Amino acid sequence: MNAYMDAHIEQAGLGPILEKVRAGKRLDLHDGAQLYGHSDILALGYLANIVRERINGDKAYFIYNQHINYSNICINLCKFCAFGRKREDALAYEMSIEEIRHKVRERLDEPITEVHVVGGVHPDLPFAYYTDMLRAIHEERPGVHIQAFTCVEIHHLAKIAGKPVDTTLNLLMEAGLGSMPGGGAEVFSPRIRQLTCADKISGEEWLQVAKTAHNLGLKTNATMLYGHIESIEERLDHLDALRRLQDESGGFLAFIPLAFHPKNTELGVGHSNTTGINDLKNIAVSRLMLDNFPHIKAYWVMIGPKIAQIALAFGADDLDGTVTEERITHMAGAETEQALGHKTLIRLIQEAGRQPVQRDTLYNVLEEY
Ligand code: V47
Repeated sequence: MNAYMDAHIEQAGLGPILEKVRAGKRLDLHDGAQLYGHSDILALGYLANIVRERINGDKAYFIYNQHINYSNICINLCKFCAFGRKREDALAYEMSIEEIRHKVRERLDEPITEVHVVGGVHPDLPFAYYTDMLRAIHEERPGVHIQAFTCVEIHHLAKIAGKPVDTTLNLLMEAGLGSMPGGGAEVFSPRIRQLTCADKISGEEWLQVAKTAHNLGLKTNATMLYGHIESIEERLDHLDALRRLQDESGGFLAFIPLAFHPKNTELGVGHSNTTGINDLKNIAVSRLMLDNFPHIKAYWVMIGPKIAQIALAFGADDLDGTVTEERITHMAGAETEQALGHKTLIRLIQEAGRQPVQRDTLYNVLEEY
């Protein structure tokens, strides 16, 4: 408790929200709108930090991970995405299982504990490609956790497998799927989906796939793509839908706000990159609204290591990881590195006054620094 900050929060008109936050009471959508509409970023950070420290203390997590984007060929071609390509596009690519094996083998000397696998919604790769991929990764690096396929990809895989989503997930789990990343959620609003990704599954369908995964005991993450044409109300409805599902299933591990990168995208014309304040605000408001999510991730690839570091005081408790070779944001103009070494991650965390914790995918502690 900090009397000076409490008085400051009162003066900023956020006293009732402070009371709720202190009492562990749930914030409603009206509170959320007040927070998003507020320009006092330090006040928002102070509030979010109360929740952050209640749930995660001083810990700030990171993981040794490797990203593999197996193909950018996609039938959805969302207007905010610079990664997805038509098959005939000169920049289209698709990795063979042997190439994927090679990617894993290349890094066997690094203590990677998670392989993060995401790709486009590919028109004609057979279902066996995905199960073969999972088995091949495990053969190359036994014991690694594979976090793979967004709810959008899973929905598509169920279609090509000709099976219900739960059966499809069971087959993938048998082949080595350990958990699912949070991509493809974008903004659930039908208006936004119609305008930006009309061919993608609906928000309801995304939530239904996540729920099915949770019912099978599979943990997943969730994301929200912000900083384009979405309204504050649409962001809050998105957070509310996630919070309701989490109440029911408890299957979400982390929420990751994703900052829109406009370069090379159809939607990006006339859009600038998000600002530092907008990035911190989305971290803080999501920490405050998603009171039932254990972790809020500041994904350094999208907001840069410097803002991600500061986000550790604004609600975030996780910097993601070493990553290596990210393509989705870099195709859309990200100027961040392709990878960060663990020493850099530890330094970022320590200088933020937090305790670095190397975790596995499920947030088991592997090492504390
Ligand atoms: O699904 C696409 C988004 C997502 C752009 O679960 C864009 O731990 C910004 O979901 N600008 C993929 N974002 C990345 C993702 C993710 C990343 C790190 C960790 C986790 C996790 C998940 O990126 C896509 C889409 O929502 N995206 N284009 C763009 N131009």
